Amino acid sequence: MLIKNPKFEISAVSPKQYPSNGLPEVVLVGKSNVGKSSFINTMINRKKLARTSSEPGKTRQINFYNMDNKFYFVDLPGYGYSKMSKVEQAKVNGFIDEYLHVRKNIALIILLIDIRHEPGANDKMMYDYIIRSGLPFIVIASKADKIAVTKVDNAVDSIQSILNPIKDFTFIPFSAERKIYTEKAWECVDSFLFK
Ligand SMILES: Nc1nc2c(ncn2[C@@H]2O[C@H](COP(=O)(O)OP(=O)(O)O)[C@@H](O)[C@H]2O)c(=O)[nH]1
Ligand SMILES: [Mg+2]
Repeated sequence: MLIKNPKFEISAVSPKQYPSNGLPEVVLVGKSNVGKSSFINTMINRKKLARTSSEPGKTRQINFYNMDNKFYFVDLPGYGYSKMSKVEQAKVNGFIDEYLHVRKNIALIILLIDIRHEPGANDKMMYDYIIRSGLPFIVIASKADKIAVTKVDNAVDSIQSILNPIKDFTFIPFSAERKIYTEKAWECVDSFLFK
């Protein structure tokens, strides 16, 4: 899909603040620093519509980005940032949990996992949580440019073997640097938005 006029709409900390126009939502979840905000920027070819940071744990609200009034990209706060206080982490987990629970217009959850690492305990918990929720989702292995192109397929496959050994869900690579993966990601997003 070609997005002409993507706009930041609101940073929400409670459901009252979520947009109320009923547009479908494509939601990014994953560890702090895994590349959620960069994913949004790359998909729409903007350098910094979604705020990115090399310092993990910066986004603590739920950010809604309006894509030409067709759908929202929703940037959830990252989990599992060790330097965040327990209280702060609990608060962030509360935001994530509340959003996923109450939101009725989720078209797709995209769970991001760094292609270089085995899924951690937090990732497994999030994966199981999403499975139990029954919501549509895919897994994207981020930062694919950090490994050799020839190793990308195997790396994605080994992440899938750990989380989804029967391979009935979609796992694809992504890189905020390389345009080659963006098209496939759009195909996936489109297929969930327009099914
Ligand atoms: N090499 C590389 N770096 C990335 C990629 N995606 C994100 N990053 C970097 O990882 C850091 C965290 O990215 P960000 O999008 O803010 O992660 P978020 O916390 O999940 O939203 C930033 O320094 C990004 O530049 C990628 O695909 N390749
Ligand atoms: Mg972010």
